[in-house]
Amino acid sequence: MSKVKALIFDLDGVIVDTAKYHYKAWKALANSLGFDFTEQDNELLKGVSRVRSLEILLEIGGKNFDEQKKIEFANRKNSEYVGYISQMTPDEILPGVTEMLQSVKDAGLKIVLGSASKNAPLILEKINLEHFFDAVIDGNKVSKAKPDPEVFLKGANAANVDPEQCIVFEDAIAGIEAAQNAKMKTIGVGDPQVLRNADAVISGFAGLTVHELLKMV
Ligand code: B16
Ligand code: MG
Repeated sequence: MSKVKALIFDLDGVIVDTAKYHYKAWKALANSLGFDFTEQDNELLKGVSRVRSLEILLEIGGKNFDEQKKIEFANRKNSEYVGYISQMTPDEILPGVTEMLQSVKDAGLKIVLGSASKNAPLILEKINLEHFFDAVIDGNKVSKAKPDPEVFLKGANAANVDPEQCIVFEDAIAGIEAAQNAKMKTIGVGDPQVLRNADAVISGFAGLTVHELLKMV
């Protein structure tokens, strides 16, 4: 087994919980179009690109619009979402994440962000974690959405390590699949029943050491 040289972190659901802001903004759009959008519906959008998220939302509402309208709706949702994330502070970093990033750095491993979000740079700036990352691959830098491995392969490449030397932390099923398609090791963050295909699953980073994480895969 090759030695682990880089840890790749998803953003939403792993480092911060921005799903609640995505939900508020998508719900407002759905309501303006005359249908409801529940928190359960929102689960379907986790880790999914903005364009695909809109398509799923419109399927739920049984609505169909031309491409121009769809772009307008996606932009409207994003403006509201950016309004929320612009107010984020480091208090919103999930428990144990900052300590874990520091110990990963101290252990001499590379740290990479692998997120579907085009807003990832703004979020990292607001929560003040950018300085930890050796590479940031986000929705602006990829053309294929998870479960395609592109985001993680570009992450490994930017960090100058082989895919087999990476562990990916993901909260979404499509993200675990993307990492496995990239031939990387996977640690799910969340419900072990939902993320059962991951090599290991944790509920969060609090109380864990980097050495414990490395032993899991
Ligand atoms: P944006 P992740 C994903 O982030 C979110 O989980 C998903 O709900 C969102 O639709 C996607 O980013 C795109 O976000 O509209 O900001 O470009 O989990 O891959 O960090
Ligand atoms: Mg996620």
